[in-house]
Amino acid sequence: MTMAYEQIAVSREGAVEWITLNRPDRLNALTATMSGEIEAAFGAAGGDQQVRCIVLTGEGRGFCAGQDLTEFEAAYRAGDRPDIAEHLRNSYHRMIPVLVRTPKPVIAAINGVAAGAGLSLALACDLRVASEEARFTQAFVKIGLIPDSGGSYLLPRAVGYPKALELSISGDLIDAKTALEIGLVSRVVPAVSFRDDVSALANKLAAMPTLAIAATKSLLQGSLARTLDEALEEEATAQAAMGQTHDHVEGVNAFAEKREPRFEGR
Ligand code: T3D
Repeated sequence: MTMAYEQIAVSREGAVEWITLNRPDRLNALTATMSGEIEAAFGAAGGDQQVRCIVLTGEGRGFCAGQDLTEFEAAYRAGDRPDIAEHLRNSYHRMIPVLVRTPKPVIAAINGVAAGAGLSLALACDLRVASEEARFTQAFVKIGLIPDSGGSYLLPRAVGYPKALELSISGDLIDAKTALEIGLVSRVVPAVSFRDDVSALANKLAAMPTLAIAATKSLLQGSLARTLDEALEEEATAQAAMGQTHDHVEGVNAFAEKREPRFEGR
């Protein structure tokens, strides 16, 4: 069944699901509607056997400018002080974990600026590929806020504490080259070939053993909270499950027969 969305667009290319934030005139700033739609689209793609890689990108010249500040503005002008914690729990706290835990490889295809919760959204993905036109800012501090939407948790894990703190307390806008140097993104590609380059990577990941990728994500995400002994035991449990998959048998057979494996994600 095809879901109808207002503020995102979803399309399928082979085994790759493209989820595109679609408010280009606001640089794809996040509203409650958009957060709910992202959560729903990732939930659907994560549970769909036919989807073996997900790409998250933005329409127009922005990736995502974070929280739509006009939502604050309207309330503040009316003299209200909305409960931000309540808003966070009802939107980002539902959306971000779905991205992080989706059992498919997820690429953030960062076509333009990623700010505030928009940067958190990129950080919640597994791989970050930036167009040379992308820019990044932990914009929260510029409006007197702290990094939310997982930004205080995900950014230090991506770039280490010192850089994460520097970016978070300065709000500096950095370019794609700098983002690559500090490990915030894993590759930068030319704007002209951006879509093709992302597509090639997504198709490559979609042809991999999808169940092994899901288990690898889960192991690595939990690794910082485990002892070595616990990690070894988790590996044994996961490997036992992988040993039962079609893709494991196919990989071993392909090696013996000196041919490329044909993984099916099962
Ligand atoms: O309750 C809660 O949810 C709290 C949680 C907060 C989470 C957060 O994400 S806090 C951080 C929110 N985001 C920001 O503070 C970023 C604000 N935007 C900017 O700083 C700049 O727009 C950018 C650095 C992202 C890009 O700059 P630039 O020069 O490329 O574009 P621009 O001209 O500023 O923006 C283009 C349009 O998008 C413009 O509209 P206009 O003038 O053409 O009608 C601008 O107002 C609009 N826009 C950009 N960001 C937002 C936005 N509209 C609403 N909300 C935005 N966040």
